[in-house]
Formats: sequence, structure tokens, C-alpha cells
Amino acid sequence: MPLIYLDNAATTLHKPPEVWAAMQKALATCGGAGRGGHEPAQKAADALFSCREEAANLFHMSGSERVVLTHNATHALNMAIKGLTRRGMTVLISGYEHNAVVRPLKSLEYKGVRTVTLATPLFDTEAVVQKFAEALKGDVGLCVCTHMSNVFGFVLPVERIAALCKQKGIPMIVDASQSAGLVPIDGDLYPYWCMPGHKSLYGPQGTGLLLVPPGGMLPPLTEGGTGGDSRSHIMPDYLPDRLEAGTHNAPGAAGLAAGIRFVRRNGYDYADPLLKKAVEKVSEIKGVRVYSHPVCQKALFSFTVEGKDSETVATALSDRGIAVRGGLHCSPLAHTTAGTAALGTVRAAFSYKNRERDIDALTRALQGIVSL
Ligand code: ALA
Repeated sequence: MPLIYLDNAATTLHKPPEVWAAMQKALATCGGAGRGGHEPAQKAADALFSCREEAANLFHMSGSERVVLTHNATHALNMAIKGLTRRGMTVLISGYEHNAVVRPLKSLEYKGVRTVTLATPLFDTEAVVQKFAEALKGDVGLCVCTHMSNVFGFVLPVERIAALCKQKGIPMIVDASQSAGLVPIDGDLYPYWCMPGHKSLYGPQGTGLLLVPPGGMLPPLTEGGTGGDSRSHIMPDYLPDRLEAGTHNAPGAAGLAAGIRFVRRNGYDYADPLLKKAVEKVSEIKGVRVYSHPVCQKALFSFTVEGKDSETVATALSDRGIAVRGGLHCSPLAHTTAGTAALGTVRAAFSYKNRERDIDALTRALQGIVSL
């Protein structure tokens, strides 16, 4: 039974062949970037440079030195959150944040950092803007907002929130974990953007990006060797070196560069028709509730089956050869906000590899599970 993979919001399983090829080549040829003038060191430096350039192109950035290579989105978010918070600060977050935002903020409570959650109805973009606008009238030090909910595919109006933050000079962080590669991103816009390489950018796991806005800077989260300025006991004050201590993941960067090149070449038009068809078909099944919106949703959706726990449904689908994710998706806050925390939801998410027949298979399997 061939596996139908619909867990692309967790990580995309099927990477374009050029990603494999680029990583294999890098593994065979790359030394330590910036750690020598020899050819292997130069090849690694080229791999990193090319990854930054590809990202700067996709995200319309005027300088690729502001593309910081991280281990994943969580690493980037920790860097940005811990770098921008100050003792006693109030931080606003949306009601749809992942634990990658909630937990770092929670860990800062010992410094008096206070998190205020702005819960709003699912798929209500105006309510999000209104809540942030209202809350920003108070004494706020930082805003963090996800670009796209990993549970519901809800695309939040981060550009409008960024405009409000900019007006008040309050820094902003966007968690672009689900949107990078699926929704346009302007890396020169006001916020710090954090994203993984391994989801819709089609890079390997262990890669991520932090896009620093023009004029932005952060303190390092980790200190160590950077290749240059070796006599200094402190980290360099320039990007990207300031935020990249230790030997780089050059094969990862090479794979991510190839993945981003693939996205730049092919776009992401595959996502909308697949989502539309899936929502239509699954909504027709009696006893299944689909969480959907015709406009502010991308590439993934959640559903519940009457009387059944989401993990049980996900396991039953897995037994039928369909990979989805049930439960709380490391985002209990999003589930609480949307009212789905008790039983969780089942989530299906698409990549460029999915076809309509995968949705037909999901629908058939679900019909079988519901009728049990
Ligand atoms: N955050 C990832 C997910 O949504 C892992 O599944």
C-alpha cells in the first residue's frame, strides 16, 4: 500500500530531487565555511552564500547578509524573542501561536516578562487587527504573531499589524513557519521573520532562517567561533556572523538553497486548488466538521469527526495508508482559541507532490472510518 503523505505542515517528506543532489554534492565537497582558504572551505562558504542569496531573492530583501541561518524555526524564534525582550516588558501575542513562541516567552517570566494573548475568532482577520490596535495603546514592548496557523491554515494579517507596530516603534516578530514558501513575504518589511527550511521551502530538517529587518540587530543566543575576528573574545557586531556561532550546516544550506530555488521557479499555485477540493469533499461526509475559510486559509485544514478523538481518527487513517497529524499539533493555544482543545483536530496539509487522487483516497478512508 503506497503511503499518501498529508502531514506536510509538520515537514515536507518529498523533497525535489535537486535538493537531494545538492546535499549529496555538498557532503562530498564542503569543508568548514570561513575556516580556511582552501577549496573545500570556499565551497562551503559558497553554499551558505547561495542559500542566503536564494532566500533574499524569494523574500525580496535588499541585503542577503540579513538572512541568518538557524537550525529550525524554533531556534530563530528563541533568538528573536530572547533578544528583543527586556525585564518587565509586556509582550502581545495572537491567539494562534505555537509552543515555539509560547514556551520561550513563558521561560522569561522570571524576568517579569508578561505575555498578553489576544484571542480572536477563527478566520476573523479584522478582529486580529482590532485587538492588536487596541492593545498597542498600552505599554507594550514587543508583538509576536504567527503568519499562518499550523493547525488551521488561517493566514493572519501580519503586514497590517507590522504597520501598527512600526508607527509606535514597537518591534515585531513573525512566526512564518507555515507560510514560508506558500504566502508572499517581504523580508525588508518591519518585522523579524522566523521560519524553518524543511516545510514549504523544501529544504532538509535541521535548517531554518531568521530574516533580520533593515537596521535590525539582535544579541547572539550562542557564542563561539565564527571563522573571522578570532583574536576577539566577543562575537562580531555584524551580520550574519554575530548570530551564527560554530560550524555551519553546509549540506543543509545547500539543500535549502535548492529547495528555495525550486519554490522560486515553480511558485505555489498547487496549494489553493488542492485545499479547495479537499474542503469540498471532506465537508460532504456526514459527521465530519471541517474548519475552513474561502479567503484567509492556505494549504492545510483541520477537521473533527463526531464522537471520535482526533488521535484515534489520525491513527485509523494511518492504518489505511494516509499520513496526517491528530491532537494539538504543539499549539494548545490555537486549539483553545478556536475551541478545539478538548479532542484536538485532525490536520491534512499539502505539498507540490500531492494530487487530487490523494484527496479522493482521504475522503474514501474517512467515509469508512465514520461509518464504523
Ligand atoms: N509545528 C509542526 C507541526 O505543526 C511540527 O506539526
